[in-house]
Amino acid sequence: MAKKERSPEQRSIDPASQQMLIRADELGIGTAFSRADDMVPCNIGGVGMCCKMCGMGPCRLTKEGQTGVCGATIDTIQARNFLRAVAAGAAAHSDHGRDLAFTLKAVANSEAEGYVINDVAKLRTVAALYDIPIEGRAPEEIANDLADLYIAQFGQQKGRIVPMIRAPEKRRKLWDERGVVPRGIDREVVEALHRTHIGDDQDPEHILQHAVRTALTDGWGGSMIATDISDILFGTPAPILGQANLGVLKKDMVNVVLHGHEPTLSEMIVAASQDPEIIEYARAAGAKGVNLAGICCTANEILMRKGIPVAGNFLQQELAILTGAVEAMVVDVQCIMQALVGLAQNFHTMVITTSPKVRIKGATHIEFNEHRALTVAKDILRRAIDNFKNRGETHIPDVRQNLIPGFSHEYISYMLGGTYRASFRPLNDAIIAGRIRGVAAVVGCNNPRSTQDYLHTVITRELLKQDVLVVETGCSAIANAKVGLLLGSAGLDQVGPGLREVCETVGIPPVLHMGSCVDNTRILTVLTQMVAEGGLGDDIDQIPAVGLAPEWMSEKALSIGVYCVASGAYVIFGGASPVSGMPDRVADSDIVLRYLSEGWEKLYGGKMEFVADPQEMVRRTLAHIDQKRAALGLPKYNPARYGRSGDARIHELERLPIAERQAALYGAPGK
Ligand code: NFS
Repeated sequence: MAKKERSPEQRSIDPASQQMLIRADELGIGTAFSRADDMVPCNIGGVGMCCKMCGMGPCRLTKEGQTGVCGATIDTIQARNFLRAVAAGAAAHSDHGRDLAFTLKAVANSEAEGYVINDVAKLRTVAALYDIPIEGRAPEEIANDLADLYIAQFGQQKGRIVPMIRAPEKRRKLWDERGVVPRGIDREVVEALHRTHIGDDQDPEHILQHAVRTALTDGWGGSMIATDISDILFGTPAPILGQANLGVLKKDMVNVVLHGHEPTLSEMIVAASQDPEIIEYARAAGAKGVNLAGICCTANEILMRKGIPVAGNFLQQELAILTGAVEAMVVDVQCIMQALVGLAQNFHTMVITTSPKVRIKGATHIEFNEHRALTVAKDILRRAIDNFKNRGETHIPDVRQNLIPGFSHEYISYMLGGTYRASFRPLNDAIIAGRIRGVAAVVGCNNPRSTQDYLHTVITRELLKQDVLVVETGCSAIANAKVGLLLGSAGLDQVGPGLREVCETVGIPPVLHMGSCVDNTRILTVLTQMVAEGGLGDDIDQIPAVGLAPEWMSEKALSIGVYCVASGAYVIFGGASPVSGMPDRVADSDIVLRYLSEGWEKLYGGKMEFVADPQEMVRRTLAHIDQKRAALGLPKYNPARYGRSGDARIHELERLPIAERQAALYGAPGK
C-alpha cells in the first residue's frame, strides 16, 4: 500500500503542533505523526481477529467458519483480546493507586521526606465513609488507618472492594445480581489473565462479564483510591489560573517538562523548583530560574493543584523536545513514547526515567523514592540546570492559552451553593428545567491516526451549542483548553442560551476540567451525587449523560469506558473499534461488538459504541440525552425558552436608549 503522508494541517489542528511538525520535517526527524503515516495498521489484529495467546498460532481468522488451532471462534478471540486490554488498563490505573496508598502510609508514619497531609478535611470525609474513627484523632492516625484499608483492597481475596459502597444503592444491587462485584483489585486482574490463557474461559459473554468486573476494580477501586489520596496529600483542586500549549516554555529559563501520571514526584519537583537554593543555582547557570511544564496527566495533576502550565497533551511530548528548549523531560509511568530518547539525541534534552517500573534504553535513570523525594527532586533539577549551557537554537511557538481548571466534585458542589448550602440541587434543577439539556464527559487520549485535537474540539463545541454541559479530563481537557473553551467569558459566546445563563450565574466556564484520567472517578461521584440529590431518577443510567473518548488510543481508555458502561453510562469511542470484526468477509464477526452495545445495555443500562464520524457522535449523544429526558418525564429541550436573563439580557438592555431601558427594567413612567 502506498505511503500516505499528511500535511501538518491534516496531522493537527493545533498551530503550535503544526509549527513543530514543520520543524521536524525540516530537520528530517520522525514523530508519532510520521510514523503513523508510515505504519499501516494491521487490519486483522486491529479488529480483534488475531489470537496470539499460545505458541500454536498466532491464528488469524479471516475466512468464514475458520477457527484457531485450538478451535477458538472469532467471538471468543475478540472477547479475550478485549478483556486483556481492559485488564492492562485497570492494572495501570490501580497500580498508580497502590503507590499512592503506600505513600500515604509512609506520610502517616513520618517516613516520607517533604510530604504532608494537605487536605485534612478530605481525609476525615473519606475515612468516615468507611467507619474509620475520626473524632479526637490526629490526621496521621486516621491516615494510617485509611492507608491500611486501601492497601488491603489490592490483595483482598473475598467480599467486595470498599469504595463500591459509594455507588448508588440500586446500582450496587444490580452489580450483585450480575455477579460482577470485584473481590480484590489484584485478584480480578490476575483472573483476567488466567481466564484468557489457552484452554480457559471460552464463552464470550462470560469472558466479557469478567471485563466488567475487572474494569470496576479500576473505576470504583484503584482510580478512586488514587484520586482520594492525591487530594488528601496534595490538596483537593479548586479553580486556579493556568496556561496551556508549547508557548509556555521559556527561552530564558531552564525548562523541565514533567511527563507521565503519578503526582508524587511531580509535586515534589514543584516544591523543589521554588527552593531558593535551586533558584540561585539556576541563576548561576545563566538562567532566570526553573520553568516547569507538564505533559499528559502529570500535567493535569500539577495544573489542577498548583497552576503549573501545561506544555501539551499526549501527541506533544515529542514536539516539546523539538523546540530545543527543554533541558530535561522527567517521566514516570504510562503514555511515554520510547521514541523520546532517540529524538532527544538530536538536541541537548535529557530524558530522565524515575520509576522502578519504567526504564528506557539511552535515558538517564534517577530513581524516585517517596522516602527521600525532596532530595531526588532537587537532584533532578540540578542535573537539568547543569544541562542549560548545552542548549542550542530554540524554536518555541508563540502559542499559549489561559484556562481555569480545578473542578473537583467537591468544588462543583460548593460553587453551586457556597459553603452555606453547597449542593447539586441547582445543577439538577437546571437539567430538569431544560436550561441544561444534559451532561457530556469528553475525555481520553490523542491518537495520531486522527487529526490531533480535532475530534475533541469539534464535538465539544457542537455539544455546547446544544446546551450540553461538558466535563473533561485527560488529554481531551488539554485539547479544549488550547482553543480557549476552558475560560469563562471566552467560551461563553460559543454556548447555547440556557447553558450560558447557568455559566454566567454561577461564574463558571462551559467546560469543566475535572483532572487527570484517574480523576474520571470524580465524574462517577458527581453522577452519584446527582442521583442522591433527587429528581433525575434513582440510578446513574437514568441521568441524561453521555461519555465520549473521541481520540482514544490507550488500554486505560477501554477500562474507563467499561466501568462507565457498568455504572450505567452510554459511552462513545471514536476511531477504530478493537472488536469490529470483518463483516464483509466473515459473517457474524461483529457479535462481540453488538454485545458491548445491545447486550450490555440490557444488563447495565449503559452501552459502548465505536463511531468514527464526529457529527454522528454528536447526533447519538443528543438523541440519548433527549431519550433519557423523556423517560424521566422532563420537558422537551427548547432553547427558545432561555437566554433572556442574566448577563445576556443586561447587555441587550445596555444597547437600548436610556428611556427604553428604564421602561424595560422598571415599567413605563407613571404606570
Ligand atoms: Ni489518559 Fe493520561 Fe492522555 Fe490517554 Fe495517556 S495521558 S491517563 S491515557 S494519552 S488521556
